[in-house]
Amino acid sequence: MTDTADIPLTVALEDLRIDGLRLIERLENLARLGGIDLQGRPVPDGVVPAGSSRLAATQADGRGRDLVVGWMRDLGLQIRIDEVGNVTGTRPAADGSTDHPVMTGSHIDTVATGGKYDGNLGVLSALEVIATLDEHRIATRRPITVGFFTNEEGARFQPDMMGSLVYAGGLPPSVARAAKDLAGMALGDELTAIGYLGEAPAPGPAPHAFVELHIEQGPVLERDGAVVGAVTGVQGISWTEVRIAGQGNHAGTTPMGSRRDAGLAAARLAVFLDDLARRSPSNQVATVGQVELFPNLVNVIPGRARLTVDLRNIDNAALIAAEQAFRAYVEELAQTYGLEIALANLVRFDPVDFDARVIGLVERTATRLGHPVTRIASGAGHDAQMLARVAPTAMIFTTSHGGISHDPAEWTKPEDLVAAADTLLHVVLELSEGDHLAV
Ligand code: HGY
Ligand code: MN
Ligand code: MN
Repeated sequence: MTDTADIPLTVALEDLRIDGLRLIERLENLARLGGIDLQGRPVPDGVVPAGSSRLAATQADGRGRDLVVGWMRDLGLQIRIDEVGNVTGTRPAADGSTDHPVMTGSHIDTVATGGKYDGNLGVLSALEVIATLDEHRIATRRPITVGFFTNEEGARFQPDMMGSLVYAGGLPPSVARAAKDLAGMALGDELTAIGYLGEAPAPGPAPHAFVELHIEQGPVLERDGAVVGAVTGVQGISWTEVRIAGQGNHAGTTPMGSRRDAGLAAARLAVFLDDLARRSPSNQVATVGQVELFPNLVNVIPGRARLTVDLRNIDNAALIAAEQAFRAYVEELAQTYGLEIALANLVRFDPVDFDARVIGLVERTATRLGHPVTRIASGAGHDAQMLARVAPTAMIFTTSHGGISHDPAEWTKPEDLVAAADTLLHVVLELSEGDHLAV
């Protein structure tokens, strides 16, 4: 009696679809690792989380990695772990070759208040592509590699998109491994502690093409009634750490005119940057995400302050102008309040344009599958912006309800998750079989 599992499910290629229930079930299973509630607090085992906290190279990240690598092994993929912990799994081509694969993937590390879909959707949808091809016994002309990159978020170690930047040859692996978090822990040691300091060399093998599926993390697709976004590129990113030194003093006895208040300067800088972005004629955004005051006590004028500045713009000249205005105002604050202010650049990436041929393929594929699609530039940084340095690259977006992300309230309609994963399946298939990138 032939086991039904041995009978390939035969459907016409254009009717291939991923297993949506399995995708959503796996997203939920992964979310449980480092699971948090809507307030960002850890949830006990067995309680369905709202989101996840799996900061790069923490134990929770390690558990997430173990789960996904297990799924890769179940698919028989050839696993490769490199010297900064990037993990890829390759499905050989029909002729057994594994060179110049079509590559797809994203990240599974999260910010401390992460949602279920940021990064995870792209990685688990990539696994769905492989599983669907296997179930239908479809061999492809080109190999297919799926993977996840280390420390995409940059919330614990900077820069963000660190693993993919190393993979693409933009940062020496040794520099990445030496990056320290605020507690002085080095990435390399932390990867060793979770068993993911691999031996495969970086930079990694350049793929034939790279496509990343990701939630938009903004309000545009939902507002415009689109299900899929054909992503045209990524805006420029500038992160700076600001350390302000003044004079701690008594809150009651120190006259206002003789204060060197580091906390006041931090607050004025945050207001200045918000005004700068709102006044800008371009789509400038500015965020002060971290503020630490010392000694942070009710009756002590802060003698020291540490804050971070995140400036982004799709227009590099406008981003440079914003950075110059930011630095000029820091000088003014130092003079006005008699402060020492030190700036340290954490991240600076120029805007990136994706490959027109791949963007067009995403757009045509979504349309062919019947999903409303629109072209969109990415406000968030992504691993794809690094892979674009070494291969024709684009991204597929799907909706973020209310535009919420980097928060446990992040949510996407299940039907949109599945529609986007189906789009990824067919884009990868087309790239694996066709000559879309023939010049
Ligand atoms: O900061 C970003 O845009 C990305 O989430 N790392
Ligand atoms: Mn992401
Ligand atoms: Mn993110």
